[in-house]
This record gives sequence, structure tokens and C-alpha cells, in this order.
Amino acid sequence: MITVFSDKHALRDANTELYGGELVKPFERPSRAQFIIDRVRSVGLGEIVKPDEFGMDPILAIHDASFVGFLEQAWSDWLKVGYNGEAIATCWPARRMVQKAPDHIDGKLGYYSMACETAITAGTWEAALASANVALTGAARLHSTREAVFSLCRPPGHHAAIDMFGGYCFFNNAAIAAQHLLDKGAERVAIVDVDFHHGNGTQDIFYKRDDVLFVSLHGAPEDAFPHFLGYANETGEGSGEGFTANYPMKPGTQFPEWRAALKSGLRRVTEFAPDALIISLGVDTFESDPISFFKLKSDDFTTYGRDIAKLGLPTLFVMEGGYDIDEIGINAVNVLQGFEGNLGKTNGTRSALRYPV
Ligand code: OKP
Ligand code: ZN
Repeated sequence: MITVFSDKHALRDANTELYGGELVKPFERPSRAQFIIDRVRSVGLGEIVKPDEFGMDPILAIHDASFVGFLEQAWSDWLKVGYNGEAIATCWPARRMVQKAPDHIDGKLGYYSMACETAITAGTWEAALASANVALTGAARLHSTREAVFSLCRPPGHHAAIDMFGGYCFFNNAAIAAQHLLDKGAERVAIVDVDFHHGNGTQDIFYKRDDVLFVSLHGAPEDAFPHFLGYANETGEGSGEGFTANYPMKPGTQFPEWRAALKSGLRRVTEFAPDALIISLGVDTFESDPISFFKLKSDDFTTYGRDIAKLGLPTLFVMEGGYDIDEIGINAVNVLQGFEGNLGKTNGTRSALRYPV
């Protein structure tokens, strides 16, 4: 399997995350990607390629232009005000307030965010852009070769909505990749989000659409971030009704229960008969993840990689979360090796995309 990777991820290197009432060193840090790419190399997963540049159009196909403009300017706007720290939102347009972007950067940060742990810093824009290009390059490779691809995105994307950043995410890399495949001729794309956290941004983006099936397995909103989306009764709206499936699970959930939910979600994918499958790959389901509460062990990642491969679909893995830094490379690459082990590197039985090149 080829891996798409950009060194520019390292430009996303915040000093602060608001966590438990303290400003701590962010859980989402550059060494995460380093450990994963090191593991890709050490197991010989396959070729590692740099991303191509796709310009702004594929990003603007998912995100509001005003939001994108805000992200591009946020750090310089913040500096102009003369603050000393990193750019963090402190107020939001909450219930019964006016939903309108104001002029001041303090207001803009709240208007365009869904959480405040994620500080905007110098280099954040460049890294977020590179991360989107990593996803797009993966989608383009998948389209032209039909071979599975690993887009080693960082920063992650699944909490980013049409006009909101937060939860360590700025651009929704998986959604941007899905739209790119549709624009290249795919009729249907399925996204299965196995990150511990609910993919609120991805769900929101495709909630009223029937061309993208969104399936998410995650910590139940009662107990887990992002807390305000991801209940089982969220199933889509309008023509999107029935094209969102949520599997919220309780603290302490172990692999057998998690795997049963995955298999149920994968059956939904099979029924949907997509041209391509995107896995939002977070490995924060690991038993010793510092901010999550599922109990998967390293071997379980291999097992479920194999389960995903059994669908026989052209598959793009897009990296999301995972914060046990020492094990993140092993767990992420275990999924990819499990997937490859089932199909074999050059297995000719892999199903082709059903639309013309
Ligand atoms: C990003 B991704 C827990 C606070 C959670 C934000 C977590 C963002 C996760 N007490 N803070 O989905 O891995
Ligand atoms: Zn997560």
C-alpha cells in the first residue's frame, strides 16, 4: 500500500491546548505523524509519496469561502490585536444569540469554531492545507490505480464542518477526498469513521445527501467529546435519510462489542454498494489512549483491518486521531497490514471502481 505524506504537517505545532482547566502541551502534536511514518518505513508497507497541490477548489467544494478566508487570516489577525498567547476562542454564538460573523478576531474565533482546545498558531494554515492535499492525492491515486492508499493526514479533519474548526481539525480531509472521488465520476462513496470520537464534521457535511454514506463508531455523546452530536437516532435528513449511521458506545467498551458494531456498519456499506470506501482512521480506540475510553488492544487493529478488506472495495485510509504516541505507529499500521494481509499486495480479485477512468 502506498502512503501519502507531507513534512509540512510539522508546521502545525501549537504550544497550548486548554485541557482540564490548564494550558497543556497539545495531545495532537508532530511526533504523532513521525511515529506513524517511521512504522510505515520499518515494516516496509510500501512506497511513500509526497502530495500534489490541488489548489483551493476541492477545499471550497466542502467548506464555506468565508470560513476558509478566516482560517487563512486568523493568525495574522490575532497578532494585530497584540495578544501574547496562541489564538483560542473564548465566546460563541450560543442559544438565542445572533449567528453572524463579527469583525473582531475574538468573535470570529468563536463564530468559526465548535470547541476551544484547538489553538491557531503560525504555520497552522500551511499544515492544514498540506493535510488536505495529502487526502486529495490519496483520492486521486485510488481513482487511477484502484489500489488501497494510506493518506497520512495531520492535522486531522473529521471534526471540521462546513464553517467550523475544532477538535484539532481545520479542513475535513475525508470529506474533501470523498467529494473529489464523486467529482471524478464515483456515484456513491462510503465513509466509515473508526476514530474514538464522533465525526461530527463529516456527518454534518453529508447529512442531507444520499451520495455519501457516513458510518461512525464512537464514544457515546453523554460521556465523550464532541458531546453534541453522534446519537444513534441521527440517521440523516431529507434525501439523506438513512445515509448516516451512528454507533455510540459506553466507557470501557471492549473489542468484541466494538467489532460487532463495525460489522453492522460494514453491512450498511455493502448494502449501499459504493464505488469507493474511505476509512477515517483514528486509533484513539486503543486501551491506553490518554483521552479516550475504549479498550482495543494492538492485535485488534490488525483484526479489524482484515474485516474492512473483506468488503473488497477500493479503499482510502485517512489518518485522524490517536494519542498514545508510543503505540500510534504500531496500531495505525496494524490496521493497514491487516487489510493488506487479507487481499495481498497485487491480488487481482480486488474489485474495480464501477465507473470509467
Ligand atoms: C480529535 B480526534 C477530553 C477532551 C477532548 C478534544 C479531543 C479531540 C479529538 N476530556 N478534547 O477525533 O481524535
Ligand atoms: Zn479522536
